[in-house]
Amino acid sequence: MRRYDAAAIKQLVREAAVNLGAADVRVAAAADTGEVRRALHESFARGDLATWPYDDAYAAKAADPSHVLAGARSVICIAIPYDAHVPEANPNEGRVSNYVGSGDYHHRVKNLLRDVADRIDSEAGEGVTAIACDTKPIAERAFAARAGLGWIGKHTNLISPVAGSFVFLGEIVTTLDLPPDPPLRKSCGACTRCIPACPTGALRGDYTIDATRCIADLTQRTDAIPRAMRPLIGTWVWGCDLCQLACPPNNVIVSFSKASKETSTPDLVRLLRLRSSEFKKKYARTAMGWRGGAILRRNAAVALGNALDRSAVPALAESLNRDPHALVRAHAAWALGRIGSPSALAELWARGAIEADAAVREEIAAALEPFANAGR
Ligand code: B12
Repeated sequence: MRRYDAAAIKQLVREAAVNLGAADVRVAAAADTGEVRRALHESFARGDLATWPYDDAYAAKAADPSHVLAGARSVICIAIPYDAHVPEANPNEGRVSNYVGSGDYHHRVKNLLRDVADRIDSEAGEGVTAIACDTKPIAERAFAARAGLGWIGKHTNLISPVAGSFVFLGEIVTTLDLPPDPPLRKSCGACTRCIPACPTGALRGDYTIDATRCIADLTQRTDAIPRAMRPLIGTWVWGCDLCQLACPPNNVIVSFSKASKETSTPDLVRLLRLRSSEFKKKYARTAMGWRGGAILRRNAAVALGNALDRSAVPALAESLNRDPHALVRAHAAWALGRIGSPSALAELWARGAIEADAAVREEIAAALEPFANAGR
């Protein structure tokens, strides 16, 4: 490490990041004070993140940036805004969270972080930085809050006073001692708008979330979506923005999205029929592609069930009979039962007689149960 002027580096970082599209840049000390570890531990102990492979060993890592870079002294926290709007989706179209429309944000944010980190390395010496966004074990919101980049809202997202909460967080962890910025000491006060805006009741109102109920989690888990939660998802097929859209600092208006139709308001029947070549072309490189095409087809089935659109019955029946993934067939069965029209029930009865997968058979039986007394 060369001698360096900490204040000058901080200034350089700020200018470079803002030039590359960041909304704000602030610095936190990298020290593990224990408070972050405790907050993570409490959340995991409540089961809030039960669908994630998180435990106390993860909490210890995420609270201590030296796991990202040995000898870490400072965390440069950066807020990168993304296009936020309220899409006008028709009933036969799915809803996709705003962040997907910004392309693969991991690449976008990482490129910005890498460019800025390279500037620091060239001023102060090679290897004094490491970058992180989303995928490394670091409690990004907690460090951003400590740096005063914003405050954590009751929806648990970091709210930047300059850009709202529709921001990605990225960090440059560095061995340099940069002067830390103070936390904002701000809160949501008496505002509770996000709480009733969440259709699944995931937000408790005390700045914590039961993430297992969050639509963002439900639409990206890899197993069956719990049956009781399915009707609450509405037509969201990837992520959800409802808590943030209700948040006054975001002040979002209805607008046209710059995102493609496939990544903002996809046609649900088309998504249900998504084949591997189309998935590769349209979704594989987007933020809604990382779980694969079958998960999107499963989510489309649930959304069609919630849209209660009888014209979707032939497509759902096709999915029930032909989708190679039992998970998708099972959710198509649920959707047909939810629509509950005579043709939907006939499809369920017919498939129930020949379906080989036990889990799908069970879904078919559960879908038909409310109609047990209906004549065939
Ligand atoms: C797992 C995960 C999820 C899970 C769980 C979310 C959750 N609330 O925990 C699910 C799939 C539900 C999810 C959803 C979303 N996610 Co997510 N997710 C993550 C991930 C990978 C880990 C989060 C985690 O550890 N959660 C456990 C909880 C307990 O920790 P935490 O949320 O960090 O909370 C800490 C702070 O609140 C802190 N704290 C609270 N107040 C204060 C005050 C001070 C001063 C301090 C020091 C600390 C502090 O205590 C907690 C423990 O450290 C992070 C990336 C990362 N590595 O951090 C992205 C991340 C949090 N997600 C992000 C995004 C964009 C989303 C969605 C908006 C996407 C969408 N539209 O569908 C939704 C938002 C849903 C919501 N209301 O939270 C962004 C958040 C940006 C922001 N403005 O806050 C992140 C940071 C990714 C990124 N790099 O941009 N996500």
